[in-house]
Amino acid sequence: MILEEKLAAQIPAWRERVKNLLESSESVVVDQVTIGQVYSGMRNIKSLVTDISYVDPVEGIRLRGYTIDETLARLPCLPGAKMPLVSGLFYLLLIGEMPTLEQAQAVEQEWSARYRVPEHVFNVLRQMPSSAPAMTMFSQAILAMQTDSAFTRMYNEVLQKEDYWRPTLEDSLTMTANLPIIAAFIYNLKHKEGKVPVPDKSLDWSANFAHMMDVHDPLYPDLCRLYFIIHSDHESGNASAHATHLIGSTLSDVFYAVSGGMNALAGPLHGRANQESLSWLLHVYEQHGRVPSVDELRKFAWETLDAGQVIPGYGHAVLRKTDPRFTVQLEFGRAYFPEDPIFKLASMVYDVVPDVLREQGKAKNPWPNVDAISGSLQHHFGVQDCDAHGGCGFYTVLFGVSRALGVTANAVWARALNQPLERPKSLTTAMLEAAARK
Ligand code: HAX
Repeated sequence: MILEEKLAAQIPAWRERVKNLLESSESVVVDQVTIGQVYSGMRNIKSLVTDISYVDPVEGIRLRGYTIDETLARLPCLPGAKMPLVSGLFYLLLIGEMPTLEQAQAVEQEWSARYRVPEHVFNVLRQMPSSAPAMTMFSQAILAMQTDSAFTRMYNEVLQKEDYWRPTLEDSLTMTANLPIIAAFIYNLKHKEGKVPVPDKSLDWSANFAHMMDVHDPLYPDLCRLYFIIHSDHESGNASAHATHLIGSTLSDVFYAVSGGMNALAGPLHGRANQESLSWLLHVYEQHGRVPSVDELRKFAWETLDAGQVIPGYGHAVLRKTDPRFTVQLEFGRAYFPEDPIFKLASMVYDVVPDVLREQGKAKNPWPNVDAISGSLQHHFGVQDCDAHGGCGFYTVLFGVSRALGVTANAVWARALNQPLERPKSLTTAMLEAAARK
């Protein structure tokens, strides 16, 4: 298998590199922790390591050293496609090199050879109440797939520590191959007759998802490629990545770990912001029966803040500028459907909300993040987020399909480098008060 061979070729050198660093510099200080940081969600404490991506507060994410624009420009594309293959992105995240088209297609084949969701996973989803949030179903389905984990099976037999990464890679490929099928099935249960989607192996992973969603607009596979690439990884400290890593550090397999990570992604301050963002846009649109004027939009934004709510899709714990993942989506909408009213509204919000947030003076970052606009693009293609029970959270499932690529790539490397059980230390308030008096 191409990924296993490439990883096997580079893992020994990485192990040596980390060993040398630890031997020569184990006690070098990289950061100091203040009482403020202890009480503010460990914000910005440098205590994790990944070589897969890095978020610069101003520039945004770099995936294996490439900015979002560079990633999209350099990953291989199928002839005639506007956006690159997601398999190429997975190769880049795992291997650290820009793949050729042939290499990306080899990953596509690894995926399509693994298209098989066990029947009990569909049954688990069928048994859930129709009001179940889509993310509850998604996390549940990933957990139900755990029964097939190669890592846990091999660990129970006999597995050397130096080989932990191999079945982790196998599980990661099995999982990521099948997540589009699971996502499309959840959508069918929520919005259609609940049929089991039938993958088409002649299509790439993203176009196959578009096919299983029954969206026939020829542009939708390209939006899927864009969406699944840009949501994949955002270094290790974000809640879904960190939760996945924490769970995986106990030697739980990636099904346990990613299912847990998805529960973190489901929160309104994280991945659910894309659903909330679209609801916010639809709310303002419906209130006015049209795209509102700038003044009307500003008033609506203030009403949200005055009600003690956040404006979804704006602000970030690390970023201090417009998220480049927002910008590429804005460019996509401007290029292909600038007149779509909800997309137009999402772009107008970009002109209005940063000033409102600055005027309010609370948010450290008044600029949009990835979630401010992604829903308006899905909405254009008729992909819904709501069901009879209200917001069902399907857009966050789409985020989850993509985020699984980043967190599983990290999980393979965490096993390869034998990253240990994660166990930070807690203090009592009295201890911090004593530290403050010193
Ligand atoms: N609207 C209103 N108030 C906001 C705000 C927003 N969009 N963003 C931040 N603030 C407020 C915070 O609630 C906080 O208020 P309090 O002091 O009353 O608690 C204050 O500004 C300072 O917050 P911050 O330091 O700027 O931001 P944090 O690092 O604490 O939080 C968040 C970052 C992303 C959670 C925050 O900006 C937010 O809630 N944004 C809206 C939800 C959202 O878009 N989430 C998705 C983020 C990207 C992501 O993970 N996607 O999955």
